[in-house]
Amino acid sequence: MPTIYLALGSNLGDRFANLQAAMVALPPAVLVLEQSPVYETPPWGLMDQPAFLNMVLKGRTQLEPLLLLTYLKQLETRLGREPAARWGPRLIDLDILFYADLVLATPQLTLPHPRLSERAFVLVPLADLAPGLVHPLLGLSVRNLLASVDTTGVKRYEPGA
Ligand code: A4P
Ligand code: MG
Repeated sequence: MPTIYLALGSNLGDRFANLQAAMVALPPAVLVLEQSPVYETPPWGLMDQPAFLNMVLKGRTQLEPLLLLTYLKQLETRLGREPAARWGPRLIDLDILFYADLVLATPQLTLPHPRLSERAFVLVPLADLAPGLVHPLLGLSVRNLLASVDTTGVKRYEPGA
């Protein structure tokens, strides 16, 4: 079964509970092998919105890439996400970072995720799980990609702390 990496994000409602609910709802379609710590991260893209909680999961799936995307979009809706502005606030966002070492560019799905190399909120938790993973298009490891982004304001989040 192909190995996948998913990015989870939430900046509305009970952010930690939203991440937990997504993780619990992923199996059996997606088997979760490892989870990163949760980080609180400053908003990227659209600045005037609440801080996010972000994390990354390593998993396996039998679903083909487009079916996995459909599954994740349905799960977002089931967890209460409503259509909203691009990059704006959301209860839950589930993005596919890597699907094995597949490179894909279709209108619905781009793999690896097109903006992952610019985003500390993805690279910090991803580096906890897979620092040596090499980006199939850029030829750089996650560790190297992380070294060139600004990680200011990204901090470990402990629920209830
Ligand atoms: N799509 C294409 N490739 C992929 C992929 N690899 N994984 C398409 C998932 N989706 C992919 O996504 C829009 C469309 O992208 C999907 O329907 C799918 O066909 P969406 O989740 O519906 O909308 P969106 O999330 O608003 O747009 P987008 O461009 O995915 O936004 P991002 O990149 O997810 O950014 N700041 C912090 N700190 N933490 C965050 O988590 N998230 C965003 C959203 C902005 N700022 C943030 C965070
Ligand atoms: Mg998204």
